[in-house]
Amino acid sequence: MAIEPFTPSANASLLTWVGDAVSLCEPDDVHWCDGSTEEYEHLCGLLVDAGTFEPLARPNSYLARSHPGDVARVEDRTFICSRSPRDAGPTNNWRDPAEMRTSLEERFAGVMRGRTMYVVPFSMGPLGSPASRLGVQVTDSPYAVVSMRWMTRMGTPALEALDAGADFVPCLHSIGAPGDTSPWPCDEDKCIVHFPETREIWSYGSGYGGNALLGKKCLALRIASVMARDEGWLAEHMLILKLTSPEGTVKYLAAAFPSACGKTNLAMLAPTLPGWRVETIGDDIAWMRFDDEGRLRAINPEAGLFGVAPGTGTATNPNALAALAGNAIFTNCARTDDGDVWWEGMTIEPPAHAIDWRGEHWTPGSGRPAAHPNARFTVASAQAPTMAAEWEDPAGVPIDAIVFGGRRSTVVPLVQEAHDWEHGVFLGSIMGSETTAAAAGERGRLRRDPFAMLPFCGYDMGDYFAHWLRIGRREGAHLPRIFSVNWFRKSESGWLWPGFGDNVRVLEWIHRRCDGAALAVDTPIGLLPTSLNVDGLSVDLDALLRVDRDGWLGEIELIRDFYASLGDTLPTELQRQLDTLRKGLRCR
Ligand code: SAT
Ligand code: MN
Repeated sequence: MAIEPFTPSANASLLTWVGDAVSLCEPDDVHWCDGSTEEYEHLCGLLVDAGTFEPLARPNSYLARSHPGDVARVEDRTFICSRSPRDAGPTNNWRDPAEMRTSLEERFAGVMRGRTMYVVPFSMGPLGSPASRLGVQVTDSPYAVVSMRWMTRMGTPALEALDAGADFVPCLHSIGAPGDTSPWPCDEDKCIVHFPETREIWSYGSGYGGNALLGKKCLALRIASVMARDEGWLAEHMLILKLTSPEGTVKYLAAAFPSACGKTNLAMLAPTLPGWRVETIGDDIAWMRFDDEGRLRAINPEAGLFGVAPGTGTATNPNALAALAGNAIFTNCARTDDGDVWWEGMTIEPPAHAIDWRGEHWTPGSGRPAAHPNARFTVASAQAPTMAAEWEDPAGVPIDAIVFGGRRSTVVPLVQEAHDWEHGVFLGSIMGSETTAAAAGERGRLRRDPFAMLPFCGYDMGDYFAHWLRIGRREGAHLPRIFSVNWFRKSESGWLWPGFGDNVRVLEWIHRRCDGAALAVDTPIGLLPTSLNVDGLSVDLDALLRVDRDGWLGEIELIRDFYASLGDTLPTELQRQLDTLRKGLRCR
């Protein structure tokens, strides 16, 4: 058989872009990824040799310990470089695109000397779906390559689509720190940069998840949100689940929660109510567009799970544990003496001894967590036992309900339905959450996180709200109903709601509302359940479902300040919703 000369791609603009990246970064070698098992195993072998990966006692699985300063997204080093600062808006860090490009070129110059450059073609969304988008990541991080293999559809099929001339989002990534050969090289000077007009991503200095797996937050949210605004669809930080009632009626829900508020757990929920079934379409990102019948259809652009490990246990998410039985990458978890991983909440009894995420000896009661609070697992979605048969349907699934949630110990009720679409957009815009470990910074502080998109919206937040309002005005649309939920209410003695599998009781009400079956009472804050199935639970439903009038009046002041901080692009409809809420609460 004749050996063909190696031509990496027939896509001229791809070849030019990669050629430019090679001239800039000066790698020793260039490898075009095909996504094969052999390639994956070879790269894992390199990572083991470099000390980045330790093989685990579960099949084909590895533990990585990151540099202790590279454990989460870096929001203060994330930039939106639109031509005008107005288009990035007050919630994003804006930089002038030309100036940023110059400073990036300085950082990337020669950065890959002594390293291999990997060219990673990938598809966000099922290959060939009109809703999908292609990207190509160039990186010097084999950890990013093997992670991208689980998180996206990566390799030859994506390259073939590019050969046919498809557009792609160029994603240039380097861990920085030229010459550093430690197990987890990274640079103190990190920057995660988006050029929304030219649809480009440049990421420097970090090997961690959302900073380095550029198909995820950078492409599928920040850049895709801009594409969606321009093309009339929605790119959202939402899980997608399929909920089947005991009678066999199916509803599809898309739900937005800030990072580390239990999206993965909800998407894989093991219901405590007999006859109910939850299946997973996606756990983090939803791309939604109208079909010919005017229904919003959602695809999951990702192919893998990048979940928070701590708190994932037999009681909270047995399905995630089942997904992790093999072929998994664990980052910043602890290692047990029998060569497996452990994290807080995985088992009730901690191991008697472990090596913690920093590589130090650990025993229970040492006062330090064994796993970093933002330790993560990376695994193909297909391994989760809860994936719905249609999770990769190129046409997507029709969304019946949109749910907004956050981590709020006070004020916000367990569940409510919006009066209408505009009120639903209002509920999305006022979302707030007590902060978690998913982003660097202080924890437990209330932060407004509209639509859970604060760190992920690639353009002005007021314009984003206006886009949502526009979607609701589309002629002939059969819009989903909109709900808000809050599993995290507390009293002095602890949690008011058991959460996890019992959240199906709230999903049941949402399901029945979609059929017009469940009853609700109209209040100024929204439509609240008249009853909820709490058989077998001892919970204070009155506390969970009451309108906390004083709490809301205080909340209104906070929302007013937040709205003021968004500037004059805030749609007047939302200001009006806030006034209506205030009047409604005052005259009760
Ligand atoms: O690191 S990621 O941004 O992918 C995880 C998250 O913060 O949701
Ligand atoms: Mn997320």
